Amino acid sequence: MKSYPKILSVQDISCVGQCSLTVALPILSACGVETCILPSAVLSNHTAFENFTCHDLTDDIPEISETWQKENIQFDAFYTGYLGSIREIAYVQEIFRKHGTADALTFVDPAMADNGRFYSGFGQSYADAMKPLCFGADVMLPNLTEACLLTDTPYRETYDEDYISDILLKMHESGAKRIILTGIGYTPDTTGVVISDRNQMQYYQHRKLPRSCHGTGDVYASAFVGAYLHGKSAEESARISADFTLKCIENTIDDPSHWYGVKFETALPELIHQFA
Ligand code: PXL
Repeated sequence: MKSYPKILSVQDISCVGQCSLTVALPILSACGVETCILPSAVLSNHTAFENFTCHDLTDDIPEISETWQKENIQFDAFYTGYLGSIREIAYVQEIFRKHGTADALTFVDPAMADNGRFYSGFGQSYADAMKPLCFGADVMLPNLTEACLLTDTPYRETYDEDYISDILLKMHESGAKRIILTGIGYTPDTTGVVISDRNQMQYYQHRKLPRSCHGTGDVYASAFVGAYLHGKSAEESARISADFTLKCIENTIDDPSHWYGVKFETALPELIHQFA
């Protein structure tokens, strides 16, 4: 990977709510990565608010892609998150084929569900359409809910290592190369990340804070991708992004009015320090 890679991030712009592109752009920039964007949709705010508007941008993608082809624009990596529609998933696969350098890396966060439930507007047909995108990626970054939906496994709040190994195995059997499975905790006070390649599995365990915050999946995935493209190993990137996400939650936890996201900006200096 080049020392100054150019990545394309495909996800929505939620104008308010600290998620998707408003999180990915600053975090990837902080990691020293040139970041280009392809907005999948524009929302007034994310869908965890009671009211939201959503303008889907699926139909804009072919013309943008044609223009990039004329300009010979190519990317060293792709990172996708929340996509507005099933049609968009297919377009994204085309974008990977048409606009990647020879060894372009693909990072896919399914960004469709959490805590045992789909985000508003998504259902099993979206999860089914996500499978080829996730299983074809170099790195997929699901949370446990998404991993269950992608493997047709019943979601459980409490589980043991066998349950997690079984889900990982199903994903690898479906083609997944490297899986970064977030939010996995085996005791009440801990949580962590599993880094699973086809032939080895590692676990980074850390403290679990008493409050979970919206948007932390996007913060985690952005920091992982940024650290990885900066040249860190998958294990180091998983640790750096977990510690960063934990700090973001810590910096938000005492402010109940800030329920819609995390104050990730306050922790950016510490993230940058990892690359000093
Ligand atoms: O953080 C995931 C996310 C991204 N984008 C939109 C969302 C959500 C989660 O609810 O609604 C629009």
